[in-house]
Amino acid sequence: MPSNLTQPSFKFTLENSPDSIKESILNHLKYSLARDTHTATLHDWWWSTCLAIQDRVMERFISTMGKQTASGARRVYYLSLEYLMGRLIKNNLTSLGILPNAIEALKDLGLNPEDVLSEEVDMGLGNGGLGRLAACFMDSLATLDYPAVGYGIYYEYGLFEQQIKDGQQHECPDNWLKFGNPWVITRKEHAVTVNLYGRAEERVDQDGKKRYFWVDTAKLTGVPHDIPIVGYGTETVNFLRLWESRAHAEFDFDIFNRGGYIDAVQEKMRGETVTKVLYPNDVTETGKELRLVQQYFFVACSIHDIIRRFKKTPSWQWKNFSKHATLQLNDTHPSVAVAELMRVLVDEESLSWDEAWGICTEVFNYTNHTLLPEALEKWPLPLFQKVLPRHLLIIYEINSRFLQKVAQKWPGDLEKMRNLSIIEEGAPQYVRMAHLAVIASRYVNGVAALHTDLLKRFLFADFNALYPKKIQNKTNGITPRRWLKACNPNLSALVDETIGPEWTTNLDKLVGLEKHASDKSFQERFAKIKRQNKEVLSELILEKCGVSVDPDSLFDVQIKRLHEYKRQHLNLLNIIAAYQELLDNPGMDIVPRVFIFSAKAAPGYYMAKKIIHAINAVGEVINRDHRIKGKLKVVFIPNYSVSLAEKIVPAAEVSEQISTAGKEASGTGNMKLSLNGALTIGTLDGANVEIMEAVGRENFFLFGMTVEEVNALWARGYNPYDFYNSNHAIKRALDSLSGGYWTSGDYQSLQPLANNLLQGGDPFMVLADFNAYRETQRKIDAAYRDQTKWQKMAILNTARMGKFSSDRTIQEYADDIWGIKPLK
Ligand code: 26W
Repeated sequence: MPSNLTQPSFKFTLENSPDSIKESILNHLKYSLARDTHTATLHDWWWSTCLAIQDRVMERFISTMGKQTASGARRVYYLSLEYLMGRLIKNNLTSLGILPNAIEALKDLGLNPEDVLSEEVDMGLGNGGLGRLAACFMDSLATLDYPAVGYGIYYEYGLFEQQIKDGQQHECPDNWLKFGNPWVITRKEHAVTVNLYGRAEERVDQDGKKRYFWVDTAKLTGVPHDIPIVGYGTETVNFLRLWESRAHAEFDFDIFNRGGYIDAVQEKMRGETVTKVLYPNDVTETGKELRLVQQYFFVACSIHDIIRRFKKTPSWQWKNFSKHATLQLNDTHPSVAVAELMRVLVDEESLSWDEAWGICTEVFNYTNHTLLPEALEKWPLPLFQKVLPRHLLIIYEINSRFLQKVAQKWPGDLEKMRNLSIIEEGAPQYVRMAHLAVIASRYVNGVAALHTDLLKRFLFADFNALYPKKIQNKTNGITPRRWLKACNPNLSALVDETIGPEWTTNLDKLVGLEKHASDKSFQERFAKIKRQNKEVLSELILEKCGVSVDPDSLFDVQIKRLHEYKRQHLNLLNIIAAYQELLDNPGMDIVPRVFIFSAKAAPGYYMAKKIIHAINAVGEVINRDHRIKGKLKVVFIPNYSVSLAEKIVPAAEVSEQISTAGKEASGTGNMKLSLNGALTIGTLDGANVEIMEAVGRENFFLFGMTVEEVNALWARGYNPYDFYNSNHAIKRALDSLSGGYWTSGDYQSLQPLANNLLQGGDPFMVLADFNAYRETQRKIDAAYRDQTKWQKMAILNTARMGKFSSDRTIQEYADDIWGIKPLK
């Protein structure tokens, strides 16, 4: 745990008083932006403020790098294709411990601090859970003083901007770098040349040894951009190194001289397209060539960079490489790194295969984030052959040596060989990246206890039998700096006042709130803060959705990517049933409720987009139906993002975590919402299981089938019509969807959703869990009426979320997988 929990002690030159921050801002406005205070725009003030903060960050960054290099300590290298960072300005001010001073400085300059802080565009270089987890992990690694580097891609365009027109999602490019980025340090001097395509040539070298040469390749240049990661309450500043692709030759004059001007320019442009845009799919892999090129590009740059740094260490020797570095594969997306390190060690460094493999199996570790078959990456062999011919040969070699081990354990069992092989037979054959990652990694981990158990029993059952100690659990976590301290300052202040500030870096301390859970005045203050946050969100909803909501009603929130397994459509069916019931008895006394949705669908995901359309269409009708006197409101807030989540989470009272059991690996939104005093309605899925364990069954609204019950029903043969025909509420709700009720008679548009739940087989068993869900929603209605009880439950949720800090998660990775120590 970081040494000083109060104000970090700095022996840096730059002062942090409001006046010195003010002075820094004014200096940058003048000398960095050539602006005077009269003509300066809000963007100019924001940029100058960022530069003033960056000055203070750089001092620590330099000292941290000095310390880490001098210590020769092992570093963890986190390889991820996604980092969903959000905005950095408030986070950096909070972690430097100078937010109050900076706010005072901005006020002194006659500015509204909130406006300056929200001038920053989100760094949206990720799709959802996996990308945000990487961001939370980077914050905890720095705060816990662990030497770490996050490697990734510097996409020019992040996750698309979502616009809702006529209730439907439209995607717009996220040109986040349009005005540049004040936080980035470009390190041209560390640019890397990357090879692609070409062919692998076998030759026998002078001492008769068979060697491979990768020839006739296309070349790209990788330019690194560094983003500082500021630790909280400590002096450590680690960094993200994100690679951008450039054409290798500025301008291929040969082509030009041959009069191929356009070709020359096209060649240049081709180079730049590789890191142009983030793939917006967060579950279904596309198998697109550019995606594989992106994966190999950043992996090749990162492996080169790691080895360059290693070779700078005094008297370096390959056998000590694993003492210098440990690599974490954030899902299979960077797993080609295994073949790349083997290629470099064998082809370029002339190590023997066994030496090289020995190193690989010491340094690699792999985290699996999903069980969904469609999300498991497998590359058609011809495509892999085309893009990475040498790596394919290496994978063949890895596979044949591995299958020998399989044959030893299960002699003559071809089925086992077929199941475990990296190469999936068939036409075409496929390269199964998860198999490569498991075989090469020292440790494999799932992201929640239930998920890891399912990995061991199903997806990787044979691997688990072969390597009984390899698969372990690391339940996800979230950083309390962004997800409580910064996004809910009023609640943080109340907690500081009640139990002291230590919780910010030691979240288990929150348990100290338990004894205040039934205290009337504490309850009132806790509830008042939630009410204030609901008012702020109500204004945002009016501005973004044009819907006025009553902050006195119950705020029920489902915020995450749109996916059928997350069952936003189960939430919607219940809303329709509640509305239809209300129409039957307008006088019915229900707790007024606002159902808040926010979610992006992968552009090519038809059913997900249908669900978005349905939510908006239903909301449209319900929100203007005066017969129900505003008792129900449905809002879909467009363009879900990290910074939008920071506004919704503090205002939430009910957290919807309703995925089909066995489908959500962990979830992390569930942790953020509970930490901020929302009560969860959820299934026994992912980390919900551990959240319920922590907060207590009595403080959690559990419903629905368990994994076993889901599998049993599936095995018995699940027929959604059984539920449709036996449950009037379901029938009526579904018929309204297929009958055009919500779309002024055009029954075409939402019928596909109804069909999906009936003749489509309802793959995520929405109808099977509907009744239990409906009944549990009634329990929530009843519970909310007793605010003394509700506030107690809410306070106990906050108090018992200590386990779900990403500091705890990272500590476990460091102790059980990486074997790294904090560099105090
Ligand atoms: C190949 C396309 C693709 C892209 C991203 C497939 C799969 C992914 C990610 C693994 C999806 C993802 O974000 N998974 C989420 O990871 C979170 C962090 O561990 C978990 O909390 C969520 O349960 C899981 O859905």
